[in-house]
Amino acid sequence: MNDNNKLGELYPAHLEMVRRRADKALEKSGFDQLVIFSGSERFKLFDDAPYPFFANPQFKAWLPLTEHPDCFVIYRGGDKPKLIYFQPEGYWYAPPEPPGGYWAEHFDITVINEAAKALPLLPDSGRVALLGEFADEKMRPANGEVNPGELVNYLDFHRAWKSAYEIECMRRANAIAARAHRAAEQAFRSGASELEIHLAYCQSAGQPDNELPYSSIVALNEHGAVLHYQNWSSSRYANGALHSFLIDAGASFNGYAADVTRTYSASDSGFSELIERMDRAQKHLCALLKPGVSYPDVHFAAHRAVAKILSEMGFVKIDPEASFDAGITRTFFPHGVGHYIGLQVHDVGGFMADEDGALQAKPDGHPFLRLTRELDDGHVMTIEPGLYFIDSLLASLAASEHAKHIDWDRVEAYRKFGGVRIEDDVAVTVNGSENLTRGALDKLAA
Ligand SMILES: [Mn+2]
Repeated sequence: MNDNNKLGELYPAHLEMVRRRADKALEKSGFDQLVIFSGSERFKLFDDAPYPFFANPQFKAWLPLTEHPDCFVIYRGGDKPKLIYFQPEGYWYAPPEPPGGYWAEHFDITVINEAAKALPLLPDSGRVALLGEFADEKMRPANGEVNPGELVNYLDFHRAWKSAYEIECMRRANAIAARAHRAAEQAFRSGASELEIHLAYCQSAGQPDNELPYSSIVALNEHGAVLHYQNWSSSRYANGALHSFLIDAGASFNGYAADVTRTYSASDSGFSELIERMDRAQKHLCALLKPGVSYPDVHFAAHRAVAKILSEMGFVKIDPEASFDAGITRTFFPHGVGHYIGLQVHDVGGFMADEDGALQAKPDGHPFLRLTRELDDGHVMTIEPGLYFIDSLLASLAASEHAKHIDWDRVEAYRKFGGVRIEDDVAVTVNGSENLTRGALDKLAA
């Protein structure tokens, strides 16, 4: 079966799910219709150069149009959805193709050649919920309430459950990322700079920066200790001065994200042992996932795993449970173990307790955990434990009562490596999980 046939087969059930969700959201919140805007282009100040365009995720949930500003989906419960498709004429920019593909037959489509022609086609009476960002006044519908909380809460809460079509899109995003991670590792092994590695990654993915779901983190040596290291340095390290490489980089497919991190050691040093141990711990955490599991428990399991590694490798001189209880692991692992992923790399709804917008609190002392919900079949999330040597956090630990439990010489010897993070995207299934990232990497190896 060719690739598009498979998506075409899965798409109708996906759209059905999106429609049913919209029906309930409308009914619950008392609106008659949904009007979902893809978004407007935005421009640099005092300039005619646009910023990269990123479509409203609520719009992308309906159909795979990611590079299409000034389009609207209009939906009234039970009706076939309508699409207002903006296809400008002109010769300054390449216009979008005419609407087509496996999704097109499921919409009543009106093509317009001027954005302003959309507004008269929108519902001018009844209670209308407008979803999107209406930064450009000229594109703001006259009738409707923008992003009403009750309706948005319902959609955000339920977006945690992905359709088979969405999971297939994320499998493909992971296949692209897996291939590009291979190319990045090769570039690192050949002594490339961060910028060169970044370009090798984009080249292999076939996606320039703006198409990736987030800005890639490409960190050599101690840069790996900066969690969201944002520079792409063009300097190469001399042989012997290059120690380690951490890359956190994803890929997009039809508006869905992959988010993948790998760490490499330049030589067969103690740092490779640390990477291997973290990799084993990460796989163990992935194996915990199944319906009914509370995600904060996975986060705490990650801290216990980090505690064990810190003790076994001699960074911490007390036993793992004591170091976990003392909070020492938070110095070395100062972020959450993962987050939902889908239409957004950090997908919405991670803190929701119910569809009405009640929140599920983060555990005390863990302010950076982005997901506090109970997992279910069809949820997709990252699992990304890390272990880093971060100067500022180590300084606080050195000034604390726990300083005496640390082997500071050993810590010092590892600072040049920055840190380790291993991150996969995992879909929870009826009785376990599917690792979308390792699945893609295994396919490459086969
Ligand atoms: Mn992530």
